[in-house]
Amino acid sequence: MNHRATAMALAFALSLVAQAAYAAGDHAGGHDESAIGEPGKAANVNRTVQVDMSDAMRYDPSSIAAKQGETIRFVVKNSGKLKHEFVLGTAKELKEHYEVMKKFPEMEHADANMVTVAPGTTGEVIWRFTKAGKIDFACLQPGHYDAGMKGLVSVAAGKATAKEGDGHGNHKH
Ligand SMILES: [Cu+2]
Repeated sequence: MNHRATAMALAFALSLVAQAAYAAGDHAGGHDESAIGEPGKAANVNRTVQVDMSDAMRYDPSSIAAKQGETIRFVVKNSGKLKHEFVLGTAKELKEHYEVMKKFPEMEHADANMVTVAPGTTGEVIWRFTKAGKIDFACLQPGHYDAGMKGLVSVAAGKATAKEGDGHGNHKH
């Protein structure tokens, strides 16, 4: 094999790798948000749910019930000393995203379905659940997802009535 043929074979192999990486999911926001709902509007918030994140790699609560059509404001508190985050997604999407985060731990990411929260501070995600089913949330900081830092939003089929409750009707322990 001559030199030129080798170089071309290498270029071809690299282009395959690039295509595979692209197909595996674009970290910069190319994911399909419609599978889990859509970004919510502050004016349409039906309910506020407080979520606590700790260095025990747990969310409290880790199980949240929602209704189809409901817009929830997640107020996410980091009571640990490490950086944590709250990312809504399908289990598949979260897993893929987590693998990328493990390779590039310093990668900053921001999207409507997630919030990264510095120790001792509080962040917020406003999300509208348009489809019934189970939607995962997880912390994609390296090691955290593996340690079990994940939870579930169970969205019941039906229609949420607007402005239900007083906004404090969430689980408080
Ligand atoms: Cu975490």
